[in-house]
Amino acid sequence: MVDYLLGAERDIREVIKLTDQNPDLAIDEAYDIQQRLIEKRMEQGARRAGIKLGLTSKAKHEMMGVHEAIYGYLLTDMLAYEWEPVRFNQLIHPKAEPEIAFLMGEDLQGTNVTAEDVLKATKYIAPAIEIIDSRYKDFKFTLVDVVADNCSSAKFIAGSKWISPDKLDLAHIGMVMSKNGEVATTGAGAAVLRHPAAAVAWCVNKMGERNEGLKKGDIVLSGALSEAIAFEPGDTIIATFDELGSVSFSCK
Ligand code: OOG
Repeated sequence: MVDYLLGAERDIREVIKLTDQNPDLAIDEAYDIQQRLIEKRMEQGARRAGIKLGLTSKAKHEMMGVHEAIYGYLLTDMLAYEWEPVRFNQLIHPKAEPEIAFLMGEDLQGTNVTAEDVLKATKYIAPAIEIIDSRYKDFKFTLVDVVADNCSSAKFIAGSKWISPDKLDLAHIGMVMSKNGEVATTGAGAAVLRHPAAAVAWCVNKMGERNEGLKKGDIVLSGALSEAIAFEPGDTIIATFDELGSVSFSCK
């Protein structure tokens, strides 16, 4: 199943979701598949860049028909830059999501971690866009499928302004994401499990069950503030956040 998903990504083609053939696949097994997939990518040279949360907002739950948050890994080869166009022909059916990024100043592991603990361990906050690209046909899957697929991770872009978290009220940060100058979607920090730091705390506690945690230097994408927006070659997407500034990319 790991090679099946890695092959889909490498060949830039969508595949039938795992649960069509394996209807009994459990969520723990899906995280095991995800872990092996990440290990293989790291054997091929990628390094850990951090963690991403998924399905943390009501908008995403409704869009995907699921009711639980999930997490996956960010790797160094997923890092994209504002000044370098994202190449559409390297992706299957990408979509962009506005996110609030945390840069961890300390390791954080446990099963009783709070939002306050997360903020204490955070060095900086930055605006970010995640580009998701499910390997599954028509971007449709169950919770188990998407966890195995490393939560649809493909690329991410962080803005250049990094701010200390104690200067910010993350729940109340508003966000507008536009495509080619037209508003495409809006959201606020509170869309992410009521507070982005609470979402990261959920993630740490969930990782803690598998004896894992956040590491100093990790970038953590705390989950989409709105639904995901599809894009094509020629499109430019800008997400502008209160206080955090903006982050953008264009697609070629
Ligand atoms: C799963 C990943 C979603 C988020 O922030 O909600 C995600 C998907 O919708 O493909 O990254």
